[in-house]
Amino acid sequence: MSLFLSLPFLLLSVLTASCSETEICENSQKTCPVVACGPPGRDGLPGRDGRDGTRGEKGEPGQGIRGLQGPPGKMGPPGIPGPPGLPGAVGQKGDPGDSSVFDSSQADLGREDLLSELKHIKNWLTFSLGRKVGKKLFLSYGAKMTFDRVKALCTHFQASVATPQNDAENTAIKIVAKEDAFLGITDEENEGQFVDLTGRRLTYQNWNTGEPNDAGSQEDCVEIQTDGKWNDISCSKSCLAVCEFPA
Ligand code: MFB
Ligand code: CA
Ligand code: CA
Repeated sequence: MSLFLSLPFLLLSVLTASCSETEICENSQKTCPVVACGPPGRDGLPGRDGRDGTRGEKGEPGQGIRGLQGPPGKMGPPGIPGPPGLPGAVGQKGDPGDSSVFDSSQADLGREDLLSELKHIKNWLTFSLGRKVGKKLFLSYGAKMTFDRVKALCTHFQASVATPQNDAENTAIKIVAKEDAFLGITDEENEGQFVDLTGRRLTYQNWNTGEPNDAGSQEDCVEIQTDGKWNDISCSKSCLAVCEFPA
């Protein structure tokens, strides 16, 4: 127990001693020339690491070489659908259909509708502008011109110059023309031998009295007059154009 009690005194004495040693040394140097202090002692061992300091400010980017590229990241979520693409190129022609399953009744209905519509149109035309006799529809162009132009006009409309084969057709042409009109008959090839424009001899004629007379030796075309009678005239005269269409 006495050692314990004397510990503080011991410590105090050591401390006093350490200080007093220094004081003694300093004093001795002053008062004791023979006492010389040795060189400073060797550094002591490093002390224990201190605690970490406060975090420093961020440094400037390093000048060293960039690090190698890291591995690709993981797949991101699917993107939103893009706009529709451009139309593709026209595909190859398909194989022919199996006509054995074709519903011909549908085609027949369509055809019947068309024919019915066509018949209506023909009726309207006949009623307002023309006259129909058998399988012929006679229509007047309503303008006067030379015989060559009459032929070209009827041909353009896939028709023929009106050429009556009987009284009924002759009357229809007269009604449609209302004025003198060319017929599709001439004796250009052989004087006095009148034929139609296909070259066939006439099976029907309705000449006026004293006609044909080839007046002035230059009458090779034929006109139907307002009374329905025929007269041979010059082909360069201007008369109405009447064409006949298959009805
Ligand atoms: C004649 C006729 C002739 C001319 C002339 C004016 O008949 O044959 O073709 O039309 O009249 C009289
Ligand atoms: Ca003649
Ligand atoms: Ca004549």
